[in-house]
Amino acid sequence: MSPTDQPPSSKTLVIIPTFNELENLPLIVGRLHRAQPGVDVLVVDDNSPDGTGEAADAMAAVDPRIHVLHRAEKNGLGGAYIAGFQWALERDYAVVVEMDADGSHAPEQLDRLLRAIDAGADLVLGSRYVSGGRTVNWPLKRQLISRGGNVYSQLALGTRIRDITGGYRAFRRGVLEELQLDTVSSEGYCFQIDLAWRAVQRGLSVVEVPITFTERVIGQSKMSGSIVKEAALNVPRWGLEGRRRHFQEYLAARRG
Ligand SMILES: Nc1nc2c(ncn2[C@@H]2O[C@H](COP(=O)(O)OP(=O)(O)OP(=O)(O)O)[C@@H](O)[C@H]2O)c(=O)[nH]1
Ligand SMILES: [Mg+2]
Repeated sequence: MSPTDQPPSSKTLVIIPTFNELENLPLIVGRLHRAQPGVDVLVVDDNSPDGTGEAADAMAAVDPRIHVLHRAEKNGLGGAYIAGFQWALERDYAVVVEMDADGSHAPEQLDRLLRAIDAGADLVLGSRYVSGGRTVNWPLKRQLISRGGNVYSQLALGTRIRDITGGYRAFRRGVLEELQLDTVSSEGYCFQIDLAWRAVQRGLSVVEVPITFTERVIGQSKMSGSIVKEAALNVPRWGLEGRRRHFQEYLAARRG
């Protein structure tokens, strides 16, 4: 990079998916712009009955950094992010960030993710489970599901990633272009695992940085048992496919 070049983080879009986050949305966007005045925001709202979509429109009307994508009905976190990624790729963003609306992902720590991107990472995972990362006020049950899901994924996929289910992430544009987003159909935890695993499989540089994940204070969780089940069923299948592919590459190399 020559001294006159801007780092990729100078063109960042933060995608915030929302379903019934009326109270949280202004708080999170306010915190984000205090911490990172230069980033754009895309709110992807699934026709929230509580009026979050209209509130987002009102915010966008007075702040050119804020954009809103309205979807007709609640269609899951994964689908909302894919729609947001496609919106970003139609525009000139170099970095795309995933952030929850509920305050669990501290905007004040976004600089850690962006610094890692500027240092060369393709995909940066905000991680609760590397040194320096932690969770605050999370009920034991949620901690166990999250820890268990990560150990399960490490074993099933044979990956060393410590927090592959987390949802605070930064992607270089090229990663999103490469991951064949039109073939992603997973949701929730599984969606996060799916994207990170696709990046690992393609040999991209996936880096974890520590974050403090704080339990939501306002509003309701959309977390459900079916999300856990989806991951439990899909992840071992991806692990087997990955190992089969490695084995075939190994055989081909020995033959060749
Ligand atoms: N557009 C859209 N956003 C969603 C949907 N489901 C969840 N979200 C948003 O995605 C983010 C994460 O959802 P949460 O309900 O916080 O899920 P979670 O973090 O697993 O659950 P908690 O730990 O209890 O907060 C929040 O900003 C939600 O409003 C959906 O179907 N569509
Ligand atoms: Mg949450």
